[in-house]
Amino acid sequence: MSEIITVPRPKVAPKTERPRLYKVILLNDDYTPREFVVVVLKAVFRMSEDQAHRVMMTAHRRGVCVVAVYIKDVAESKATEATELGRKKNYPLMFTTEPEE
Ligand code: TYC
Repeated sequence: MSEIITVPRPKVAPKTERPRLYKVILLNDDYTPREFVVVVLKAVFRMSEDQAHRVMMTAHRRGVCVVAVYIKDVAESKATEATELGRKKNYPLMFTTEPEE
């Protein structure tokens, strides 16, 4: 007499997808003072003076610079907050978001 023994497979935990990340992008303009851009980067994105200066200069020279990457909600609220700080001073400073590829 033959006996069939079935061995249960170990349960594999279902893969949870990682949330899509969004880049916050700083756009150059001709009017916002450089020092103000640095202040905003430090305040909203918690950058050091040195990091903020590098990011500001990259946007100044190349037109745009990726500031940081976050989940969608955080990227959008930080971009809005940073753009709003410029608006309050009547500067055209602009931050946008776009999904990572
Ligand atoms: N181009 C601005 C100036 O010469 C400074 C500046 C840098 C503004 C980066 C915006 O994202 C920016 N005053």
